[in-house]
Amino acid sequence: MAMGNASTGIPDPTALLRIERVGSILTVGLNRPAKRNALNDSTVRAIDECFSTIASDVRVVVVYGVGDHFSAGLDLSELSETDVIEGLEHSRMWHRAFEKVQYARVPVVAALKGAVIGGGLELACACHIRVAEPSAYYALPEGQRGIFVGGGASVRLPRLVGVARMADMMLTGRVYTASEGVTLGFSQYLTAEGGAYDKALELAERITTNAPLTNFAVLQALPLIAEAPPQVGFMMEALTATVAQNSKEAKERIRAFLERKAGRVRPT
Ligand code: 1HE
Repeated sequence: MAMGNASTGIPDPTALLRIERVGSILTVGLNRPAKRNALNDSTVRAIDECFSTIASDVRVVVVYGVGDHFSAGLDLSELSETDVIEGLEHSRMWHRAFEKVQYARVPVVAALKGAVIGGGLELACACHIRVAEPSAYYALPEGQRGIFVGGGASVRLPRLVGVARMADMMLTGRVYTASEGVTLGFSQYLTAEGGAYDKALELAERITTNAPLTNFAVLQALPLIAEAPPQVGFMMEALTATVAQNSKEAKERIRAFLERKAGRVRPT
């Protein structure tokens, strides 16, 4: 499977993913700029493998698009003659890969620019934080193409922007801009032009300073608690909080605050 070589630090220009290390951050670039980072099967499998084999010293992953676009979505050239079973297997293959992203051992930050379309938006939705620059735009042209989302958008996107907005995008081909997107929940951050990657790295650096147990709970427990019936959620929250606050690291961090050795919370 074609991937960059994180161990040598020398990116392979022919790799489907450009995988590099910046300290404890793993950066993963979608690397088919000539095809606007359209996601073919091999790229989706490479994403699955990459997120299945994150080294133990990696603390955060940043996903971005090489070139001017994040991703133009499903590679339509591979969709021509599939039958029903192949279609189901194809969609489930995407689901497996993007679940590896959503339930990765570490937080995943997406840096968005240009086209964030179809399957590209589905990949972005599987990440935990989305940072957009003004060129980013969001669309689901599945209606025009005569297909349906198959990479998890029906599950993840309504939780970010609502069912009505997603239905509108699919029925009318509506395109949302980056500035609309940050207001509506497509992204959590909007930077200056060309700033998404650096901002994603800056956020990733900040995330690396958290207690790993808190990061783990945010990734693995929070989404389940948020979807649970309230009484179950409250109990799960209590259990998670108790485990976290009884960790050695939490005790050390709280002591450091009380001894005025830790930073204060101020508006930025
Ligand atoms: C592609 C794809 C692709 C580009 N599959 N080859 N996605 C879409 O419907 C979006 C389709 N793409 C576009 O609308 C445009 O390409 C862009 C707006 C993203 C960029 O436009 P532009 O003018 O910069 O580039 P281009 O000339 O359109 O594309 C450059 C090349 O990339 C060209 O190939 P070439 O061999 O002629 O150079 C394009 O054919 C190719 N290319 N996008 C295949 N998507 C799991 S279900 C998910 C369902 C979906 O994702 S549906 C959404 C599909």
